[in-house]
Amino acid sequence: MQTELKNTRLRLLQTHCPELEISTEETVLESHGCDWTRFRTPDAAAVVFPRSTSDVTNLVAVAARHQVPLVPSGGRTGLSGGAVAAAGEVVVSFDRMRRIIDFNAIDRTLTVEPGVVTQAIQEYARQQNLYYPVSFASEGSSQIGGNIATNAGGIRVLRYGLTRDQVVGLKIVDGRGELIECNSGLVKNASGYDLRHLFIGSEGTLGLVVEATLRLIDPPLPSRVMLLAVSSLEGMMTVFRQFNDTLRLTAFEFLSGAAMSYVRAGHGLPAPMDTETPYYALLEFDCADPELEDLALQRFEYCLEDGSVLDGVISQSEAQAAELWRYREGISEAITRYTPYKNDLSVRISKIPGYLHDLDQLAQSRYPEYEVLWYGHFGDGNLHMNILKPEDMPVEEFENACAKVNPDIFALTRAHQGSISAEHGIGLLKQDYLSYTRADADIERMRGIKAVFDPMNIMNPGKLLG
Ligand code: 2HG
Ligand code: ZN
Repeated sequence: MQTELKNTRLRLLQTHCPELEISTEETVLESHGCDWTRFRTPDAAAVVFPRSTSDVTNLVAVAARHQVPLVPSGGRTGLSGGAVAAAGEVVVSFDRMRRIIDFNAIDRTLTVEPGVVTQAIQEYARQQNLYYPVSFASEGSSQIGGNIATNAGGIRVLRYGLTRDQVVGLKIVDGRGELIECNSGLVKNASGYDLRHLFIGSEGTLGLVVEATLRLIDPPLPSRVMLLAVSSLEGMMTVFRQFNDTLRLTAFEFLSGAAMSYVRAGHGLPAPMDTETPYYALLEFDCADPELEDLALQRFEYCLEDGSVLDGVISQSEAQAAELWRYREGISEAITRYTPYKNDLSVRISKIPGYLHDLDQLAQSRYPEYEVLWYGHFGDGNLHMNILKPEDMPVEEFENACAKVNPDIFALTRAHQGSISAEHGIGLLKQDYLSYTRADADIERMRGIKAVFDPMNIMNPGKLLG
């Protein structure tokens, strides 16, 4: 991006938003100009740090008047490039908007600014003897504004739903600099289109979250975690049915044998059991009394007898449960050093074995020279496909080689009525493939909606819709 244009954008902000904290320090431009995506180079004009809603409305009004593109930046843990500023944009960081605004014990709601970290919300809820159920590996860094922008999912979706299901009130500054208030924390509100749900998952392309009201729920019951060695994908479905039909699951995750090897090597973890298998299931279930544990052990015996399970371990303490979770939650971090090319796919749960079988065959025939790892949220139909970069291969060459197979992967996904992005969003990396999941007419409708809230196309331009 031309230095002159970036300087013009910077001067505009300095002139029209004199109160705003603005940084052009090289390290800040680099850190805040990208997310965990490894395939794009940041090139931001500046990073701004609003401290209040009025800072944000002023900023966006100026940006709209002068056509300055804005990229929202939360914890920057995204994996599709949604928070990457690679074209001289101004990054809007919410690092200075981290206040908990209100807790209402009767309504059981928590109202927060967008920069509050997910884990801080979980901890606050716990202190009130309540629960915020959205949980995922990057919850120690991700911010709630980003969770809302991407409709973050994670490991307990099968029980508690997505971020969308927790948001009962939302304040947004749209691309015209107008403050829009949605739903005010109401449980029931049958007053027409619920704009809240348009903004959730819109990847910052319609507006910026400046405040969110979240519903908190009863704390979870005591639970147990089991890690099972599963003989095949069909066996995985048997295990899922056996446990889901008899127990109250809070998670049902899976990982391939190769993913197990990498997570163990990356974090120095011991073998969880003697048996090695092509797949492992990690499940968590409510277990408030010993009868439920007996029930789980009966299901385990059944699966051993029918051959779907070959071995397994069950947690006897919270510490052991956390250790077992490391085998699943530690994978993404453990493989970062291999610059993995990621696809985040979903199908209906019942279709997973057939779909994954076809996908794996495709991967083996089209990526014979690469190692492909599978893991994900089996219990909600979400598969993470990670292709590892050979050490000596340049990143760009690797990305191009992986992307060549995408049309076939996504055509297969469409044939199984799935989605090309389950929970990571479209961002910069997947927009060429949006039409594999959304009809062209749908994409046009989305453009129409964007024009209503962001007529100058300054909100995260180039993301999602291209
Ligand atoms: C997970 O489920 C995250 O661990 C990251 O969504 C997925 O690394 C990935 O592809
Ligand atoms: Zn995931």
